[in-house]
Amino acid sequence: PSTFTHEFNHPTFKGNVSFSTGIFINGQFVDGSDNTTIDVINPTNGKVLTKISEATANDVDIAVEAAQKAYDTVWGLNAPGALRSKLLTKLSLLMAEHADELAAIEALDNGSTFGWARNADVAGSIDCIRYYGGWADKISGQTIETTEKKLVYTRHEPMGVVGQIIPWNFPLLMLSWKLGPALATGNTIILKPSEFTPLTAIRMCQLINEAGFPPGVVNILTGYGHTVGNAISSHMKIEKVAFTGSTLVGRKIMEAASKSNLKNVTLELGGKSPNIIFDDADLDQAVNWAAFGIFWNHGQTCCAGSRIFVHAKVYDEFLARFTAKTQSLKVGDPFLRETFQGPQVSEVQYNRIMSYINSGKQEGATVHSGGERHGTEGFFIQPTIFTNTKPDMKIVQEEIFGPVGVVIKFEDDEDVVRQANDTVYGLAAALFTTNLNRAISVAHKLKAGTTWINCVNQLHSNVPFGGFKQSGIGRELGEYALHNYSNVKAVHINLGHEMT
Ligand code: TXE
Repeated sequence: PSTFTHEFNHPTFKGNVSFSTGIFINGQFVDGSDNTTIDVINPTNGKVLTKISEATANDVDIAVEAAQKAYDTVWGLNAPGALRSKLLTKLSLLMAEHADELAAIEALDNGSTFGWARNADVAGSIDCIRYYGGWADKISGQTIETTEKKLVYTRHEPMGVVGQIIPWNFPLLMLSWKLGPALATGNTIILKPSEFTPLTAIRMCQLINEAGFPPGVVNILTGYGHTVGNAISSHMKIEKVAFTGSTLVGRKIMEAASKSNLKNVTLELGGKSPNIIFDDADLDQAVNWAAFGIFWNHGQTCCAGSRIFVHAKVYDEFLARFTAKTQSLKVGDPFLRETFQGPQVSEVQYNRIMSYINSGKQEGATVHSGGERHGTEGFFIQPTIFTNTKPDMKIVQEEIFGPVGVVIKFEDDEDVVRQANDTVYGLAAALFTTNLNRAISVAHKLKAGTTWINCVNQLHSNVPFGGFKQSGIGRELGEYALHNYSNVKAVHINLGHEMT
């Protein structure tokens, strides 16, 4: 495999990186079976950054064999929790040592700003691996009373070789959310990063070796969804697949799982999250959070507060302040300190977002702010606000996954709950009010896996995250995610000699 070298020379980060761009199987970097490569594009200028090895379905077979061998010999039931804990902790420390470098690679490859990548993505990733390191030796079952003639207990056993397919919006964070609980519970892993943003995952392979994970425990295969992703989800020897990405692909993964070995499936899919601003909200706070809600990570956030409902009494005031805030957000070079919003991740995503903006215009909504490309090179889009929308418009119903929010006026609490829930998704919701009773009663009525009150986009390693309805199946993070990667076994011991 070839090596990627890059010299960073920015006010936020100066330094060189150099790492192999091979696929990572059994602790080694190798080329894919077909010796083909994938171009990695820098979204800031649209130019090729490097080529990485492309894995194929055949490589998935090779990796599964390595992962199974590792599971049967040095991992799984052969690796005590204390060892798994030690290795995860070591990995989190190594990530912390390389935090700036990981953030710089992320900013280069994904377009996230260096500052956010460092303080949110990388910091959250380190914390997540640390957190699951803490769990690894605290996983235990129950002793269950039946009769005095029996002893019954449960064990939470690892599943075996698990597949993980992740997207491009938070490449390192999604990798960490997947690796942490799967390793803590003793599984071996075949992980496929997005073909758009493979670099932090590849860099992590070196750190995984350095931390001391035995070869074959973590295998990272860079490749396309329809080849490697499909081979993972339809593999007969992979016991589970965890996916984060589009609802469309989530369906394909479930279908592949059901047509192959009925592997266990967890999905974290899209969203169209409501953000409700009541008339008694602290408007300054609501404006700041609402802008963060929709524009953070350039709107490429599954829980983005993309439908902003504002009470009629404060609508004009909110809209004026929200517009001023939106227009103050600096769009540009992700390595500049003052930049809030970098480029969209890829040309495909840029085009998808622009086509949503055009559909909003054509369907008769008002572009209140933005609505155009930013600059002349790379994949930048102005932070955009639509008003005068109708409930059935595409920009109100569908996930845009870009810096595009719709602001909708409402008059009545019951009605806004109905509108907020009028979506096939149910990932997250937020609401702003200073009335505690209203806050709690509305929070309980919203059909979403997370509800934020007077804040948005809050994520913690120990708090579960996942969706209702078509936003997914299962929960990531927290103790809940351990269940995604464990089989519960009940053991019955007959303490008497007779049949009972
Ligand atoms: O995602 P895909 P795309 C949403 C968002 C975005 C849209 C499309 O609305 O605009 O999805 O993005 C792999 N079998 N989200 O097309 O295709 C693929 O290689 C197995 C929300 O880029 O779902 C990548 O690794 N795997 C989301 C991963 O799936 C397949 C984050 C995600 O890519 C596959 C990303 C197949 N047949 C997009 N086809 C979120 N929930 O955060 C593709 N893949």
